[in-house]
Amino acid sequence: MTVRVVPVISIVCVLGALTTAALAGTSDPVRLKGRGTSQVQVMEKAAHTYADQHHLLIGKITPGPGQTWYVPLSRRHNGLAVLGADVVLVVDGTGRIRDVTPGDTPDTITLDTKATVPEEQAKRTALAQVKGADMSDTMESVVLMRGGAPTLAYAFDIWRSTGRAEEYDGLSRVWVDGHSGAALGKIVYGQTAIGQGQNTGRVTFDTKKVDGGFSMSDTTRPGLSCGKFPDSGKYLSRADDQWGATDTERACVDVLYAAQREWDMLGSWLDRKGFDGLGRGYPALVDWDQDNAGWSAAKDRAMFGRDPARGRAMTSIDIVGHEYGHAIYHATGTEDEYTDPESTGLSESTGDILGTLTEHFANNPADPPDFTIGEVVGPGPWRYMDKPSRDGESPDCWRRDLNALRDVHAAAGPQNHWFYLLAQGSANSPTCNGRPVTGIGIQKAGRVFISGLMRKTSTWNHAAARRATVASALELYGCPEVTAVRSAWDAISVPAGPTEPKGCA
Ligand SMILES: [Ca+2]
Ligand SMILES: [Zn+2]
Repeated sequence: MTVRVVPVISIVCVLGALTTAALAGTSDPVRLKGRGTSQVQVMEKAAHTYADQHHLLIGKITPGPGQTWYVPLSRRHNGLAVLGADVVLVVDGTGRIRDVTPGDTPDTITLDTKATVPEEQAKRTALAQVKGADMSDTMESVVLMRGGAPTLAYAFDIWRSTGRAEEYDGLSRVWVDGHSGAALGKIVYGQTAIGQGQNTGRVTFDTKKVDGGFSMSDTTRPGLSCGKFPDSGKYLSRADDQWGATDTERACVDVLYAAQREWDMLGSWLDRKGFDGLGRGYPALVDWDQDNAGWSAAKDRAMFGRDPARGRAMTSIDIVGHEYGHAIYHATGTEDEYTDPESTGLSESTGDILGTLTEHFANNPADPPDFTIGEVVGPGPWRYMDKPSRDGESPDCWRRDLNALRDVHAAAGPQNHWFYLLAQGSANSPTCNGRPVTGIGIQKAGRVFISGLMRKTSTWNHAAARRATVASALELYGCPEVTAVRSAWDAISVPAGPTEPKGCA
């Protein structure tokens, strides 16, 4: 059994992170279809043997590119999640374990899990870590593994109240040592921000025939639907299948069309079944009462607002792809809580990469493929992947203070730049080390990216993403692709770590 912990306020947006309350815990049964049953059995046996040997708990097993399965494994100690001891196995149909990321984990832990520092004292320490913070929520305590040593930690969500209902600022997760009382670290999740909207032109998409007409739900892509905010559990419906009479319908046309293209892109290009990897999608709501688009990890809903000045929905292909990209980010790898501050920027970058892959797959003349985000909505793009600093804020290269940037989306810059270089090469994209990168095309880059992402653990950061994508390129392709992956990371200042696979070096 694994528990996914998300911040108490857990909407991530295309432009900025906003509001909402509620805590989610999910655990779906393992469902594996396709590929030979005997291969599945052999793979599962190998995974269970490894898990038993190392006293780990198996999460959702997901098939991925190259006839392999991704097995997330988590550890608990006295009922507490041990963050930094979770791993992902890549197992093939012969039962061979092809990769363990991020590496071996200690099999036993010795730690007193009864805190000696009172919670109120720890909370005061946590509040002091975020300037102006006046609100807090106590989360489940955890064991943090740092450099192989376990530490008992209180976890708090901390934020500043804004005085406006359902709106928060500076949301951060802060850990405090349960025995020494010292602050152990924090992740900044986001600020509020503003954005705008637009649609995808005349398109065809799949709906469901129901009594008396048609509804905005998708029978071939389970879980995908479109309704009106606030959530009533109802889909849009009408007597005929000719949509677009109202702004609400037009926004849902955009959303279902783009989400269906993303779903099909995942299947055709990335060997991934649905958004969760096991054939499920998630509902969308339009007419959200925010000037933004967002993904609620607490409610598993994508939400799309409207620009009050133009009255247009924020539902372009890359924006819809970005929001469901957050869903895919949360549905890959282990379900343990993130402990590295770089995880927020990597989630935003995952949204941009999957939104861009969707735009290229859709190849819609009303919104032609490019490597920018939000270009059909605003007067110009919000973000640029070829040179992220063109937006005036996003760094082109990795640096240590990414989580301190004013806008969490700016931290998407380095990995967005990496993806651009890997797909397109450096002919039109300056590298941070001045050395050239030869691109391998967007489809191969996408497969390397998703196969790397599926190895995500609680300590996910740029160094881990480098190691994981080098491993995936070695499994999926040959030395030219592996070299391109390494060169692209070198080009954004993320060097090889000690556990990087040595092949093709
Ligand atoms: Ca775009
Ligand atoms: Zn986002």
